[in-house]
Amino acid sequence: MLRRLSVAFGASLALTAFTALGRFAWGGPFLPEQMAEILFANIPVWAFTPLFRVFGLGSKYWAFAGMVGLHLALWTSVGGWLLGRGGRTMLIGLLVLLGFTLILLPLSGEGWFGAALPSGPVGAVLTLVAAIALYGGVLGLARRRTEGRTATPDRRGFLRTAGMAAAATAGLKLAGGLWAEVARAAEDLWRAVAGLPPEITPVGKFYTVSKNVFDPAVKTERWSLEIKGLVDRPYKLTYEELKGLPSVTEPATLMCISNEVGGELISNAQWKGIRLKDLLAKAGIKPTAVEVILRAADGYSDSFPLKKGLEDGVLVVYEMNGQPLVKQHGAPARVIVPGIYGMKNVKWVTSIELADYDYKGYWEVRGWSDEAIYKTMSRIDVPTGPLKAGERAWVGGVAFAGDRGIRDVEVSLDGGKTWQNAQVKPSLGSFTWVLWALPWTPPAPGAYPVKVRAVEKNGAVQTSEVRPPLPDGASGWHAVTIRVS
Ligand SMILES: Nc1nc2c(c(=O)[nH]1)N[C@H]1C(S)=C(S)[C@@H](COP(=O)(O)O)O[C@H]1N2
Ligand SMILES: [Mo]
Repeated sequence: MLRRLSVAFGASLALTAFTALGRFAWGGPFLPEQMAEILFANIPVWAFTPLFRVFGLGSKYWAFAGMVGLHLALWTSVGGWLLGRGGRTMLIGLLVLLGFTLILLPLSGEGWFGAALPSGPVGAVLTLVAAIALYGGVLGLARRRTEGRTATPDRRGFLRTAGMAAAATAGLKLAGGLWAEVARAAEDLWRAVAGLPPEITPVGKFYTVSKNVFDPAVKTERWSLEIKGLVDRPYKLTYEELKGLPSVTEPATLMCISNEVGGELISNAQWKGIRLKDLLAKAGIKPTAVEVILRAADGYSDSFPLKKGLEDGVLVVYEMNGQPLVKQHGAPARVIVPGIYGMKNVKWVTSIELADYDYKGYWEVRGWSDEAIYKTMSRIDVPTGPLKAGERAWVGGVAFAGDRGIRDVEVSLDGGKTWQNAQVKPSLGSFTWVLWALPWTPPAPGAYPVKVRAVEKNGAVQTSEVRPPLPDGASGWHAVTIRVS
């Protein structure tokens, strides 16, 4: 029994390794991946959040690893059973298995006979036939050996068992190596998609918006930050004093409320600074305070509710991507408020005041939203030019949902009739955009109407309702036409 199972495990491993190779070499079916797709597509919403909490951002990779294990176990047990029958039964068994693998493909959304796979349906079926032939071959070989063998002394039996154990260990090692390879491939994918923006925007490429013709050149030595208003102990901090306080570093994405659908006024950086709630606690918050008002060296001002200001992610920052803040991004210090539009992220900040009323800032008095909560967006950046029919390509871009987070990005290649899930790179933090990409081999020349929409972690689908940026941020799905020759 043990011997049979280890032979079957070897056969199962050979089949898995072969299809994994096919997955990366010619885009063939790789059943653990299709099993994971079926799982992801059918996992109930109530199960998603607790699982995500346990397994974190790597959830889908853990689920995939589980599917590799399940896949190996299934083929091992079926193989063990088939070995006990032999002959005709084995052949029929293998054909039934082929049937089952073919059923998995449409269930996972890869289409009949794997038509949606990069290998195409013929490649997919040939891959499965070859994989099962390989699997059946290993089983058959082992069976013939056993039959041809007369009663053998115990010593040989022992050696054989030892050999099988060694093979099984080697097999497990191979599976581990394969897994590491798959994980690396997942990481490399994002570098392979040419034309995606870097996940962290370099300072020089970060979008800039301000009301000023000439931004203020604030002298760091003369700058100070005042904490005042409804606090028990108002105080002032110099630049050196601010830098001396306990700091945190976190990534956060900024987007301007005037950004159009598909627009460029969005970037992502790593920010270092002091938690606003720590600065306020030092001053002692009066119970009547409900609003944080920020004022800046250029006469700009804005505000948000104190409740927002006490969140962990709200910082007074002095470094961006590991370097002192540069002038156009608010040197020597600015505020970062995750979850609300760029205009509330006041640059060149000079004072923080607590008040007991709803203050209207520079843009609010000009008709823009007071709440200014980020609307969920997604953008198509790739491909950057026309494609060729039959050639493997990517559709890709960024998606952002403020502090609500992105769960999925869905892409339509037919103007919104059908949708499929893109691959989403796990986000760098709770307040950042994500990169997404979908492998696509255009089947025929033509003009393809491509659309994208994001799904928030809470399950809400990005609205298709088209709205201009004024007054509370643009909405609608980004659409492009991809030309294929
Ligand atoms: N002091 C000051 N802060 C400001 C502004 C400004 O004009 N003055 N513009 C706001 C707007 S509208 C946006 S979108 C962001 C842009 O930040 P960035 O230039 O670092 O990308 O800064 C905000 N903070
Ligand atoms: Mo903005």
